[in-house]
Amino acid sequence: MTKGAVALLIRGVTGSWTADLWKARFEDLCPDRRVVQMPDATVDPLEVQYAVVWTPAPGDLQAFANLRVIFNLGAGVDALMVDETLPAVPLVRVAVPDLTSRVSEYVLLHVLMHHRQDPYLRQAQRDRSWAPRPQWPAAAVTVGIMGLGVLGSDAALLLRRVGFRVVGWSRGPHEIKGVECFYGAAQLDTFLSRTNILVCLLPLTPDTRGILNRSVFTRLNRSSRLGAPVVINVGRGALQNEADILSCLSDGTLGAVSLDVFNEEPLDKESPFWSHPRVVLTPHNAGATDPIVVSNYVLEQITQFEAGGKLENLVDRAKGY
Ligand code: NDP
Ligand code: OXD
Repeated sequence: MTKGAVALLIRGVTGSWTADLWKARFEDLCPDRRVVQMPDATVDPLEVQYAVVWTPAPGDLQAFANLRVIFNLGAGVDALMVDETLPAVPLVRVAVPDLTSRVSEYVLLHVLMHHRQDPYLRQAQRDRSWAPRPQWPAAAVTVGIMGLGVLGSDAALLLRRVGFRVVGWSRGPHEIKGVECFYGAAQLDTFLSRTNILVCLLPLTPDTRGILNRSVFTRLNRSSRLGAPVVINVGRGALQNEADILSCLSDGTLGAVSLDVFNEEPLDKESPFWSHPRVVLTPHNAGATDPIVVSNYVLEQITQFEAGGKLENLVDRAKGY
């Protein structure tokens, strides 16, 4: 019996691979299945049992009446959650150690960069200025992590190992050794009042959209050696109010930001973020996962599922992440 076809619906940038490379990879991995890159007029939509997607357009999956599983090529599923026609089949997202450790590396790099006053030191080097400033220990700074899921909890443990004080905030209660954990709207203030460097690893949902705004920034703690607080957003661009970030940098509410994600990607060439002296920006590559690892992960899950096993890292459709 022929095995069900795999349809690829890949738009935008997924790590370093084009849609053609993904197709070639899945053809190698599953020679016993038809692998089609949509749109493809030659394929009967009823053949398709698995969809491998990255930011498909709403409605793109509707025609696959025999679809069994959707695999999202990233951790965040916000682009799928807005599709009211998304077939009601299991939706698997990426949660693999390769991605987790890359995102934790990014968080550590950017926390250290601000803590060690690296933007100032780089400018001093360009100016040929030998001008050391006092430096404080990691334990003098509290990093607050919004989102204590797969990524946030790993970053929290790494930062603890380096010596930072770490607090976390999530939707429900969590226990992480050495990390003071808060949850829900009622505990947001306490979490913010402890935080000197705010790291955002939330998913984008109706509840979290725009959460990185002036009201939140003004409640951050300003009493550490760092002075004005710092924000590092690794989650999604629509979590942040970009006008508020710029005005809070201007009036000193924020000392600096690191942004990996933006409301519009790629970032407009005219955006003031590019040249702002207190903005460190990266092109949504905090978690540029290895496509080999991700494609293996998808195929292992299909094999496991067809053998009667469970799918892993299923999205909770009601929660939206
Ligand atoms: P998880 O689903 O494992 O964790 C999400 C966390 O956010 C959970 O702790 C959850 O709380 C918390 N959360 C969700 N909604 C709320 C809310 N309303 N209030 C408070 N906390 C909330 O996701 P991951 O850790 O795997 O990934 C997080 C996000 O990171 C992704 O959705 C994606 O957008 C982004 N990402 C960005 C990358 C990049 O390259 N920049 C790479 C990979 C991911 P609870 O635990 O209580 O449910
Ligand atoms: C993801 C991402 O969600 O790359 O994995 O942003």
